[in-house]
Amino acid sequence: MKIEQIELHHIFQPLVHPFRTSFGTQLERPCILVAVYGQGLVGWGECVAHSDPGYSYETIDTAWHVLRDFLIPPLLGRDITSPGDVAATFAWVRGHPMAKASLENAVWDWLARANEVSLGQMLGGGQRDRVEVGVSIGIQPTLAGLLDRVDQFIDKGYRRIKMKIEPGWELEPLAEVRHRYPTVKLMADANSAFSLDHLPLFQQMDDLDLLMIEQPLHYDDIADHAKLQAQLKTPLCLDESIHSPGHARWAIEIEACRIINMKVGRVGGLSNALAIHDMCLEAGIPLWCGGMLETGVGRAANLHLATLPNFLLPGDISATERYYAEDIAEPSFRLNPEDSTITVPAGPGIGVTVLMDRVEKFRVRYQLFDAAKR
Ligand code: OSB
Ligand code: MG
Repeated sequence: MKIEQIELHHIFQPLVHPFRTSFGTQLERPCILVAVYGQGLVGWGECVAHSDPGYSYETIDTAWHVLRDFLIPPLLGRDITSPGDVAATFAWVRGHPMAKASLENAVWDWLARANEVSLGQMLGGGQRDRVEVGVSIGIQPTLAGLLDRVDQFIDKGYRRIKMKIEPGWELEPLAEVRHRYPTVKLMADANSAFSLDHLPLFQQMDDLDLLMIEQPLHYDDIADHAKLQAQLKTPLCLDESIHSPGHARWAIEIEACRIINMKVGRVGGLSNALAIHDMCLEAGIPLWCGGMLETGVGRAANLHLATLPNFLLPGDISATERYYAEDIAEPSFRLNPEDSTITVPAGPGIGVTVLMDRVEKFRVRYQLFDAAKR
């Protein structure tokens, strides 16, 4: 199938609640939506880079530049038969996984729609129609505020709580939540805010029966995580440090973690996500699907991905209302409170429809690339 047009839409949506992590506070959530057109069909992908380089070096503007100047031009007018064609075209570009993933994922959606299969089926998953999920709770101004927020999510039916931590907001808030909910699946995400000097702190966390501790050390580190993991009972999970199948292999080989958080954007697209999935399945390293506060486009793709067999832990894929008052795609996602799951959208591709009036309402920048006008 020939790619006739590609569009970039930079949108800016308000979040229903501020989201504070060890690297900053988000009140809004901008992203780039990528649309790939050809043969009367459109496929969508979402670029999860933030406006600033706080989570990773990529930003909306670096992604826009890399997409516009390097990734999109060689695809215009190209005949594409599989998503692997796209991954191969990008292979020479070093880094910029979020930019690559947004375009590759749009092509996956487009090809899945053309083949009239769901994205999950095209990925080799799709055996489940519901995915177990949890919620990620930001750093709160007070302990009372935290407990109130945890109560609200537990009342809605979330059975796995992830708490953001940073130095000064760790043991006490975790212990309070553990005390209030002795059996809930509880975990912590440090977003790289600690160092090996904090070993005694992490050893104390071993008493809190945490499901895992996510990315405690430096955002690019694998080796120190192995040193820390060797001295803890609680499993470590890597997020920021895993950018490719190579990184996953290095982490597995040196036992830097016992769990990996899969984010398609962070690993450069669904082809790499599949490679990491298969490697981790073989190595006995369970996965769960991470989140980057996605719109319905990215969230739908995450749900499909999380139907693969080695996604054995609840994902950071929460209901739409937890993020946005008005999302840019429908249907929106609701939590099934009886089993803390979200239903995977049925239908071809990612299974959601993008609402163009909403996209235009939130849009701050747009560019069309046309194979006929090159
Ligand atoms: O570290 O997992 C993270 C959001 C933005 C950037 C990084 C992270 C997160 C989350 C939220 O934890 C997950 C979600 O609900 O989308
Ligand atoms: Mg994380």
